[in-house]
Amino acid sequence: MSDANTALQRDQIPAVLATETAPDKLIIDDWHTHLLGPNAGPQLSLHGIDQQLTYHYVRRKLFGAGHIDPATFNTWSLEQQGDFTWQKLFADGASDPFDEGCRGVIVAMEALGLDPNAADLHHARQYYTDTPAEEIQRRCMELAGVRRIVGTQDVFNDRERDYYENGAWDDNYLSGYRLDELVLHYPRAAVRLNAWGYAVGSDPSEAATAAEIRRFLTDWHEKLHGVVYGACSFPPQCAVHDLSSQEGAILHHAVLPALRELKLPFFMMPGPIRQLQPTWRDAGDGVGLSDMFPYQQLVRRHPDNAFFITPLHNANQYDASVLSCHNDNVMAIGHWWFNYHPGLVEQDLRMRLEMTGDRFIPFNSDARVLENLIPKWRRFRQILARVLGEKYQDLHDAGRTVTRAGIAQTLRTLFDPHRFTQLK
Ligand code: HDL
Ligand code: ZN
Repeated sequence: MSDANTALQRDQIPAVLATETAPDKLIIDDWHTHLLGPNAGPQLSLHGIDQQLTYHYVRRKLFGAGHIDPATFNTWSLEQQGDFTWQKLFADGASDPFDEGCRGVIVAMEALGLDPNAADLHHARQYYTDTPAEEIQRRCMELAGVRRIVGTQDVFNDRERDYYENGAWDDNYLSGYRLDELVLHYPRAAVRLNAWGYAVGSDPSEAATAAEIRRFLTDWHEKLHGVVYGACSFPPQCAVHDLSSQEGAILHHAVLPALRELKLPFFMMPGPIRQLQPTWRDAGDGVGLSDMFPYQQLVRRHPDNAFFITPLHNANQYDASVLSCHNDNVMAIGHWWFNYHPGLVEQDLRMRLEMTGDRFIPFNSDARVLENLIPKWRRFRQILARVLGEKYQDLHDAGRTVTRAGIAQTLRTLFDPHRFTQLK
């Protein structure tokens, strides 16, 4: 048996990648999801066959095909929604479920020992009745190879805030401090801040107001559990660099100084267009090509801040990688929503490796339902093994000595989110 530092033959490389990227070997932190542990309660911690079938990646297909009008669907019970979706898109589907949302349901069912070809959901529901939520969570994380899960913490959400202040935290989770309400809806947020005892005015560039917003951010950093970044999504044309804009002023005077002091990166998510179809709820959001100039200016003007960036429009993923080539304080990260499809994930992984080497975090699941972890991470690991296998054979052909130890070290580096010198 050769040791980890033995030079690999070209034809040995694919098998080594397969074992080194497997979920029992490459165990990672999932750096962006919408998950919370089961003790947050069924409204906040989603799992089960009906939650998988009503996940908005699946729901949008139901509405898009005109199987049901969303307003009627929204009045049904979760089980009625699940049964209807199962019949229309799976048991009696007009086509086979190639889309990643529906395929993900099949992959998760099979992985958990359920029949993805069942005529109805009776057996699947019995499994969930018989299996404690904590066991479902443990199985999903084990099958996905996930060690800890970073959620999306919106303290302006009343139900979430109550859990963060009064609930029992699940140590499988870390916190992504989500700031959309503060940054994108400041007038509305300012009313809440004043009600919570933060004396903020209407102008976030005013010194006393900026200080109070920073105090709010710092206070909640203490109350949340294991905050690893501040995060915000932005509509496609958001002028995040423009101090005369409300968003630009809040970021410049409050959010970025607070994150710098807390030694936390800022996770930027340009591109969503919210509520294009309001009755479709979270299935009714869209995506736009983002102007990336504002982000180029923002990272350059804040050299002491660290930034992650993950644009939603896939064309902007190229811009994000270029941005990381001429700034040491920004890394591209993962995929989400409309760009996590395997074809796009593969092209982005190649582009990022070829353009930057390792200046990125390869993947995060953006999961909303615990079982989403299984298909999303399983699919990504297959892509990672294939692409890195080709890249390592290419390096081998160029004369590089390739070893199992070198491959393992590269994978550790790629999934290390703490590489920013600005946070040391
Ligand atoms: O803003 C986000 O973080 C997005 O992920 C939205 O929550 C979206 O609804 C989603 O779940 N996408 O996968
Ligand atoms: Zn998300």
